[in-house]
Amino acid sequence: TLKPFPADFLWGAATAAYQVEGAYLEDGKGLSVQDSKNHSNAFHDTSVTSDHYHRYQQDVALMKELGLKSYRLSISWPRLYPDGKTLNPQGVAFYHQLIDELLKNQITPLVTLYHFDHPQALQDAYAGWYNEQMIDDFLRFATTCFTEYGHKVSYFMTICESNNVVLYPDLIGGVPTGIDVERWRFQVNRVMALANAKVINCCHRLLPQAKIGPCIGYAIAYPATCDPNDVMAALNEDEFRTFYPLDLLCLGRQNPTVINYFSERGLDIRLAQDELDLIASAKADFIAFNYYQSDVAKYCSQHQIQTQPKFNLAGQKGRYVYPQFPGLYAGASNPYLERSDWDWEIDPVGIRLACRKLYDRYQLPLMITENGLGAYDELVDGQVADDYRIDYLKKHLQQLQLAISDGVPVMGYYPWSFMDLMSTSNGYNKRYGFVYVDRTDTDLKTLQRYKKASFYWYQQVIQSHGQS
Ligand code: BGP
Repeated sequence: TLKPFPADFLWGAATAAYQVEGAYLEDGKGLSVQDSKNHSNAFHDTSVTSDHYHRYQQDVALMKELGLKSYRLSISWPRLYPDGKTLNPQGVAFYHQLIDELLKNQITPLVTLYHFDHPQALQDAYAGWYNEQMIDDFLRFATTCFTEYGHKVSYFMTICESNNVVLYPDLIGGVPTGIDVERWRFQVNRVMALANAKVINCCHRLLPQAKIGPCIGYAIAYPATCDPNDVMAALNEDEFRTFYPLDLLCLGRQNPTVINYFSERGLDIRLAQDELDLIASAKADFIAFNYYQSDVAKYCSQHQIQTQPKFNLAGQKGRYVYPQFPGLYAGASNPYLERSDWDWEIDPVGIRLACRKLYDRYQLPLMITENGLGAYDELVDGQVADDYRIDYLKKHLQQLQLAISDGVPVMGYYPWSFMDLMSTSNGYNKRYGFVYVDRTDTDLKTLQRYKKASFYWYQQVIQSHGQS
């Protein structure tokens, strides 16, 4: 039988600082690695985005109208520490104002400490996450967040999708020239795991009531067929992309298959025992995971050529090119699933499977901190009829309720995104929000907000506590 959503379920929605705030050089803010990307490319222009920095009161009023119980925001590190070292009181003040506004409207903040936007100064000084110095700098920033906002915020996430940023280095400033990408991946993963642990321990010390967890992106892998070699390929993908990083973060343990794979290729990825002990000492209160799609894995022999995925940035179906990882797996399409215009396969059942797999392995409560459909939305007479988005979210919520009924403790659900924002790879062509942001004005002064059809649908879902 179907269990209801828990009484204190966090009905939420999510954004990230550099994707919504704009005001990228205001009030003492320093440049982040996102701001340093080429602004002549509209897909990377962080200068205005949705101008949430100046319009947060209006936006929180919309959150209130939507009925949100919780809002996932991220704190921009270079707003607080423009050069990575010196505190900027104006940056601190902004998040006090935003958090106060949320609390005034009975909206519980969930704060992401790091969402892809470390200070460019730290990238220039020592290559950012590639360097262990990042651990203390991140800890300083996180400690400020705990001491400043900890009496108002009960939920924190450490690093957004640490497993994906190591796969796609451009998300966080790229691999410095002359450094081997595999070595970079291993080192960033290690530095992030150590930073994650220190930040969790610090949070528990300073704020015994608060809850904090790591965050991953999880595209669960299905075997292409029941050929045991394909089943092995799917296990390989799950272990390499998700379980290796999460085992390390949550259990302080390194997956032996992954260790062996790299040692055969001349890279010793074993961490020192005292590092593993430190990591194991940090007990996450929950696992946050972002779920958009599932993957298919098929056998890939040692002798095939290694290729990276080619993303469909054009937003026209059928352009995605699947990767090949010799000896591990190759990607393939799923004939049973529909896909978005950007070739993200739409798989509601996958969210239930993902919940079951994660809970089974880690026995920690889960939060779904992103889930949503990127689409070309059209504003017609002040309205956006995004029925496709309603359909996507509705089906995922139904499966989430089934996961809860299976016995998985799920604390909250945060669709991506509360409002339209700058997509990581597609600017404003690809939108996710419940609230449409009109950017047709060339000087970007108006940026009028409109409630989409999905806004009214989600409002109803929250009001009825999950009857979608
Ligand atoms: C996640 C990121 C988000 C977000 C989302 C959608 O990985 O945490 O910041 O943007 O993906 O991705 P995209 O904007 O590329 O469609």
